[in-house]
Amino acid sequence: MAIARPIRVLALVAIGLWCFFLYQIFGLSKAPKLPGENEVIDRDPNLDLTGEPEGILYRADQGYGLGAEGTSRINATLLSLVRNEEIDGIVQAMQDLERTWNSKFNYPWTFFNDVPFTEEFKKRTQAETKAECRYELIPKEHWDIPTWIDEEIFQESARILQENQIQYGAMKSYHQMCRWNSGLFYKHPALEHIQFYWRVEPKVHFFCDVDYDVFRYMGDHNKTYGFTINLYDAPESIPTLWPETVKFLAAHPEYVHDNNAMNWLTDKERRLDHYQKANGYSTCHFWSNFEIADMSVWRSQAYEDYFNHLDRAGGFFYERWGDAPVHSIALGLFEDASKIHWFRDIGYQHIPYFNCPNSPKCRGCVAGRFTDGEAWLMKEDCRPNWFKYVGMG
Ligand SMILES: Nc1nc2c(ncn2[C@@H]2O[C@H](COP(=O)(O)OP(=O)(O)O)[C@@H](O)[C@H]2O)c(=O)[nH]1
Ligand SMILES: [Mg+2]
Repeated sequence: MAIARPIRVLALVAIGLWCFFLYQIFGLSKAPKLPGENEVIDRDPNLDLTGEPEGILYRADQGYGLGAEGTSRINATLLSLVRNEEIDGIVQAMQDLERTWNSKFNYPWTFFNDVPFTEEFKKRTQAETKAECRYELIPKEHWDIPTWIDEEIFQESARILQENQIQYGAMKSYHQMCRWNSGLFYKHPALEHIQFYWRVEPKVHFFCDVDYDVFRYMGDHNKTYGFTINLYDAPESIPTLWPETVKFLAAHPEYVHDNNAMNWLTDKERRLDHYQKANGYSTCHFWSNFEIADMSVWRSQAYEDYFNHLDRAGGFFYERWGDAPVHSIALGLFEDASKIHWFRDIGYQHIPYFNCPNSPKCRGCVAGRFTDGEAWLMKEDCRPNWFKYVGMG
């Protein structure tokens, strides 16, 4: 029996729609990426055999014993802002970092919290290291929402952020955390005499043995900021961050360094939509859950003035400015770009991104794999821009 033409057409359309539907669910977006396969970068440099950085390096047998025996240790600390409830996550991160690095160098850990640490927190964290652990309360005036922030405007802004699906947009403490990490942590009295820090978050992983003192490396090689991962931000979280920065620069052109990374900050080729939505900023930033840095950068007059300008503008609360773009913009403008170092040899993961080098010193990650999440996360990688405009130093 012949089937009427309209029915045949309908059946064909239905089959077509069904195929399209299946493709959307199981198609390219779910295809697992092979390590190093990355459409935004020709070849991931993490696939190249990676060794230690060049130059003089300090080794564990050169004065890193406990206490007074640690004559080579410099003024530095591992630093973690963390909640009591995150004890399991921070213990896991400590185990990774102690195993791969700190059990050899015995740098102290400094933990910060907006409420007092529990005895259990102190006991379990101290049990993970031979080094000293310090437990610090953040002063109220560093954590509290500034008086010039209007609660009603905050609530309305939080609603908009949520509508735009900005993660943690309506969570007040997240905004407080971002502000503290941007411009206040290094003002804590416990850090007054300390120069370098390595920031560690709960649940992060470290995969590779690091056999030299990274803090000394920074000082000896004239580096002030070290990163592992470079990412695009959600432009909806920072629509007026760049316009505020431009206003600040108009008042303070003297702060811009001759060897700045303005090209990296304002690239519009790779992701024009981000550049447009962020009103002139590429949104590319150092992913600041990992930082090995010299606090002198944040203690400079340029940064102090910049942070105060941003703080007054209100975007830590009315938008969701993160410490990552704030630190990154400041570094890109005010710092000598040659002082910023890619720690390609430190295997690192904060869900869902990795820095995993090809090195016999690494275990537990796949060299060249940028993410183990959905394939679309690949386009969040903006390391190629840093390499293009500044290099891999
Ligand atoms: N003490 C304390 N730490 C916080 C608070 N909010 C976030 N943190 C810490 O700040 C860091 C970033 O927070 P996290 O939840 O990991 O944010 P994400 O990495 O952006 O998803 C982590 O080290 C958290 O432990 C808070 O309200 N109190
Ligand atoms: Mg985190």
